[in-house]
Amino acid sequence: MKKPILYGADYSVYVRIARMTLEEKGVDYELVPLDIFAAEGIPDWYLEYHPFGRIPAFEHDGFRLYETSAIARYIDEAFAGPALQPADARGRARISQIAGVLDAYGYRAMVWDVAVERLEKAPADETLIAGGLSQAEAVLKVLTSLKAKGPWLLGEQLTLADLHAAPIIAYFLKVEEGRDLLARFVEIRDWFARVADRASFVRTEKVA
Ligand SMILES: N[C@@H](CCC(=O)N[C@@H](CS)C(=O)NCC(=O)O)C(=O)O
Repeated sequence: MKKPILYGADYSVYVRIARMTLEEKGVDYELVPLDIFAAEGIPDWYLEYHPFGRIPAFEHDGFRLYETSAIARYIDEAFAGPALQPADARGRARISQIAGVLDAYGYRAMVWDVAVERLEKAPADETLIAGGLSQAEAVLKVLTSLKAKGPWLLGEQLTLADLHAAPIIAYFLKVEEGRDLLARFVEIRDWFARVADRASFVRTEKVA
């Protein structure tokens, strides 16, 4: 079987979720660079892989997939390596719930409204940042309430929920406001320190 291909860029949090999943499974893969923000735009051929022009897209032996949660689940189920989903229905539902919360309420607020706005805009839109921080606080509250006892979000087993959350929160922590807010959520702060120590996280860090 051919090794799987992931299309995307190393700056993308969603690409990183897929890459961390491949790393945790010990899957050898190829990362084909695809800069979604390139001045010349998205190449036409890529829209066949991802009709909405986002990254990542994935291909394994002729099987194409986009949407990061679907990619991560496929990687976990199609390859050998440690299971990244629990066997029980409730644990699996919890993974979908946490990923869904992060996608719908966390990503834009944490990554774009707070981190990108602070890092890349001058002057920054302070109203946008304040709104993003308030939404980020709601997300961190929810993660705290959903977190099971134990080192990982679902308890004793590292799962796709951890791998979905870590890159989004890591991006948020690039700015002081993000670090100050996370410091108030001790369980999530400690969880993040744990996940940030994993080889899958370190190996997918963007080198500036
Ligand atoms: N729902 C998509 C979201 C992917 C996504 O938004 N990726 C970002 C990069 S982190 C992107 O491609 N942004 C380009 C744009 O918004 O035009 C997924 O789960 O894969």
